[in-house]
Amino acid sequence: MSIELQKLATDIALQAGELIYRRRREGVTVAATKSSAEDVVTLADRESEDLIRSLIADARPGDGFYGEESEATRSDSGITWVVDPIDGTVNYLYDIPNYAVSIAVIEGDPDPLTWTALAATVTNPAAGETFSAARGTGATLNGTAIFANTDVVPSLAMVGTGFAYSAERRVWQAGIVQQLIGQVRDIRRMGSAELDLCSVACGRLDAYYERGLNPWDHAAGALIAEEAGAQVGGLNGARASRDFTLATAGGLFDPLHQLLIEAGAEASVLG
Ligand code: LIP
Repeated sequence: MSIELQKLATDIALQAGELIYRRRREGVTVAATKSSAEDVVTLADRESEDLIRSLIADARPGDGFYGEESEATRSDSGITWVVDPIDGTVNYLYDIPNYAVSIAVIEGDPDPLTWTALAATVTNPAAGETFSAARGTGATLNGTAIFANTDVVPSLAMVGTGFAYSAERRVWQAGIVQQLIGQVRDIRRMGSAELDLCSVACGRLDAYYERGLNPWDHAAGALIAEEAGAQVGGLNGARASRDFTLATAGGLFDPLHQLLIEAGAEASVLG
């Protein structure tokens, strides 16, 4: 079943990718702001989610839906679709070609601490790149198998991270980067958690970490990274979640986890 779900997720993601790319060329309209003035939602975010939702409802009416821009629907089938209609919305607004439609299919409650991810697709229409995976079958980029890096030491690790829509949280996150940046090869901030996780999956990054992600910001990319051989989790043995998401090349997870702990990543200043 995971492979059928992967095919459907990919087909739907590509249709939504075409829509958002077309809207990007036509001009982007900000529809509203959410948690802060920096946290915008565009008309294209909403259009993309409406399209994805209706295509899923047509194909699998009993499944649940858990998306960034609309009310969740409980599942009757045990399967739920976790959707970010445009991950990297601020990049999208600025026409920075690093944004994606992200679709994950999970079993269980839409909670990263308990769900089982079955299939996932992340498509970046501006780059013509589609990352995908089904549980137990590996990960691909445009149909070709991809693999995370291995045997990377922290001092030579290319590390991706991100910053929140809250100024207080960004200042705290910058403090962690300040502690870390002298102990790794370099830091990249590319503006889309899902594409950052896919970058770990294909070896463009050796690691990615962020605190404060919503489930739809990491659901698909986490499965794609794991299926490509990366290690994905949270702090202190926890699963990846809003509290913390860390994905690394093989062998790098524990040493980088230690550096993050020493840098203060556990701090509960943000509650
Ligand atoms: C974004 C993430 C990014 C994070 C931003 C935001 P959005 O998701 O992809 O990693 O740093 O704060 O959460 O809002 O574009 O779906």
